[in-house]
Amino acid sequence: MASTISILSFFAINALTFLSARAAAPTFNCQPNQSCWPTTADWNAFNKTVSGQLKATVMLASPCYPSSPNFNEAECATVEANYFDPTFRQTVYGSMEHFNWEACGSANCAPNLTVTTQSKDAVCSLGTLSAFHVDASTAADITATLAFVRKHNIRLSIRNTGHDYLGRSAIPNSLALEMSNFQTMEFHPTFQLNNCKSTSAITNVGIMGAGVIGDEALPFFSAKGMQPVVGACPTVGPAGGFSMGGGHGPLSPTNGLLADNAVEFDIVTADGKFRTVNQCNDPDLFWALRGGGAGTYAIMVNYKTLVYPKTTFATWHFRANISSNAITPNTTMSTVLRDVITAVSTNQTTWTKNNMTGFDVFTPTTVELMEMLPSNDNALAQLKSLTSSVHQLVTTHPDLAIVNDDFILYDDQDAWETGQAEFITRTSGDGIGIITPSRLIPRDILASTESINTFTAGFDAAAALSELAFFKTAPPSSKNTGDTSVNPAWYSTAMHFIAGPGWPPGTPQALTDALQEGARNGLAKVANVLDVQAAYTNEADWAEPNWQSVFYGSNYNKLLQIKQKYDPDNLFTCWKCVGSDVNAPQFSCYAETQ
Ligand SMILES: Cc1cc2nc3c(=O)[nH]c(=O)nc-3n(C[C@H](O)[C@H](O)[C@H](O)COP(=O)(O)OP(=O)(O)OC[C@H]3O[C@@H](n4cnc5c(N)ncnc54)[C@H](O)[C@@H]3O)c2cc1C
Ligand SMILES: *[C@@H]1O[C@H](CO)[C@@H](O)[C@H](O)[C@H]1NC(C)=O
Ligand SMILES: *[C@@H]1O[C@H](CO)[C@@H](O)[C@H](O)[C@H]1NC(C)=O
Ligand SMILES: *[C@@H]1O[C@H](CO)[C@@H](O)[C@H](O)[C@H]1NC(C)=O
Ligand SMILES: *[C@@H]1O[C@H](CO)[C@@H](O)[C@H](O)[C@H]1NC(C)=O
Ligand SMILES: *[C@@H]1O[C@H](CO)[C@@H](O)[C@H](O)[C@H]1NC(C)=O
Ligand SMILES: *[C@@H]1O[C@H](CO)[C@@H](O)[C@H](O)[C@H]1NC(C)=O
Ligand SMILES: CC(=O)N[C@H]1CO[C@H](CO)[C@@H](O)[C@@H]1O
Repeated sequence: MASTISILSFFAINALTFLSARAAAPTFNCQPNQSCWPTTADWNAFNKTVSGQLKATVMLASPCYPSSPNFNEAECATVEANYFDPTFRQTVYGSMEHFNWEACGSANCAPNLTVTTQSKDAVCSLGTLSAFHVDASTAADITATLAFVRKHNIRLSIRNTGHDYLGRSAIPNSLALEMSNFQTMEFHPTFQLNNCKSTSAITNVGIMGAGVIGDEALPFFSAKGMQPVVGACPTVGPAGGFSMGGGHGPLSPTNGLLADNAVEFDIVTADGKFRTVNQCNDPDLFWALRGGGAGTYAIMVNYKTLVYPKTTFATWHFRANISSNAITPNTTMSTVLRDVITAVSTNQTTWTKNNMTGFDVFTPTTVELMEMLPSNDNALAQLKSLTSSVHQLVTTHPDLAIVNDDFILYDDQDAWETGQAEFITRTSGDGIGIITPSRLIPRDILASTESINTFTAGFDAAAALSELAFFKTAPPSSKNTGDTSVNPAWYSTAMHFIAGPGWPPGTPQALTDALQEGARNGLAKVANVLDVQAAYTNEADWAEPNWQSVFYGSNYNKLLQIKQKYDPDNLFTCWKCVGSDVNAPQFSCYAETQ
């Protein structure tokens, strides 16, 4: 009896010690309807500190719900007509780019357009989105928001374009910080790093505010005769999640990732402080922000990067149907698909060395090649010559019915995006659900016929498991490498390979489950032939099990130390970001969407 009492008191004392030690550390887990949640008066007072930019969230498709106070048939018609348009989706906080990342399990706000079973009393739900968001436009708004979430122990989420393939721009029951108003764009022919007297001026630096999108950056710099490394998708935010995860674009074989080109950042850290970081000031933090993942170390305000004289974009776009007699469902891929994949893999090393870039899409019934050469040096003739044997193969193949076979010279990347808008839209999956299981394919696997055959066999086994599109995107080279924190595997990558099935909202669960399982099983067959398992954190499977090593490689521990130094309370967190606890309650929607 006596011993029982002493054991109990031992535990009681330790529990108290533990609790009081923890009391100082915020958990950021205050939920709406709990007593800790701010009162209306608190929200109103906070609103004044962010210039009245605190907004109650209105879901994009709420006008389509008879049960919603926003119900309005005319507005609903506009939503339905534009539901798959990324620019339209981006204009309001109340949506994410991909439908599956604004839904939390069955709680969502899809228009009836796609959910044919929607009843009159269906409820438009916030899903993963926040009830309130701050439409920030100054660093002071960010600092005030960080102070408020600290004071009330609320989780923060950060949204820019909402494009994240791992759903990391929304966290249920958080206060959201909307970053799209940060629209600074500047070009400096010469640029001196802040507080960094030992360095001489740098030539050709561009500044992009955190909310600038590719479609805004390209024409701005083009008018100055320049081009930055931005993604192929016009609506991604280069200075947001894109750059902080690495950022590959059509210029990457020529100029590297966007992170390779970073020279300085204006940021707000978890302590609310505005800082300008570079190689001389908080160099560890500067490094972590160059590819170690967004939403983790600080909030980006301005991204300062090297930019380059603009080039023309020579393009070969080939698209063909596989003849029906050559389609072999549920077994292995057709010989024509095997022939094309082998040819592309064989040529890829030469293509990359010559600064070519591209996006290839393979499905069981179609082949599509989008090969580009950004150059001012007779680009179209060079591209024709570099692709001549693959062109010969695909244009004379008896099992391919050609839909497009075009060589076009565009003035710049912006003109390419306009000219190839149909391709970009068709392959972007705006408004639909999507997952992106992926692997970085190392250069050595393309070094010999034997290893290419091994890779193609993996591809073949994958095709047998799934009715889906495989994308291959061309890599950055190891040229122009900066001191970045991206997964080191990037610098020996020959191709970025994605098995990416999409499905419209309202697709029956059994079908979406089958699509996702097929993609994951297919990816596993390709992964099986690789010695190093590495994936690009911005275009990967949210369910990736060994995410610490697969996303961050050997940088994980160093990144974690920097995270703990600058954000000891874990004010910033996101799904499978450095230091994140995937079992934390705010991530419960992930399990539900599986
Ligand atoms: C159609 C499409 C095409 C794509 N093409 C490419 C491509 O060509 N190359 C490529 O590399 N990637 C590409 N991506 C992937 C892209 O890099 C990611 O979706 C990326 O997360 C987008 O960043 P964002 O800021 O635009 O999006 P968001 O979803 O708004 O943000 C992404 C992440 O960054 C955080 N974040 C956003 N802004 C800030 C900030 N200011 N400070 C701190 N954290 C912030 C968010 O919290 C979130 O965790 C593409 C994605 C899509 C949907
Ligand atoms: C914040 O203040 C502005 C300006 O007064 C107001 O329009 C807005 O509705 C307020 N936001 C909330 C959530 O009350
Ligand atoms: C949704 O569309 C279906 C089919 O057109 C229709 O029967 C149903 O009434 C609609 N639901 C609502 C809420 O409008
Ligand atoms: C292929 O698989 C699908 C789905 O599993 C099945 O419905 C179809 O009958 C199969 N086709 C062949 C030719 O085996
Ligand atoms: C490109 O692919 C074709 C077709 O497979 C092959 O004949 C040619 O040798 C390859 N060229 C290079 C440079 O690898
Ligand atoms: C590729 O681009 C780099 C950077 O502009 C340039 O130095 C190099 O000469 C180019 N390579 C070829 C083969 O054109
Ligand atoms: C290719 O397939 C599409 C979709 O089935 C069809 O509309 C188109 O006519 C086909 N084109 C050719 C050249 O076979
Ligand atoms: C039970 C309860 O109080 N529910 C409230 C929780 O908070 C939401 C939004 O703040 C209210 O709409 C609910 O009524």
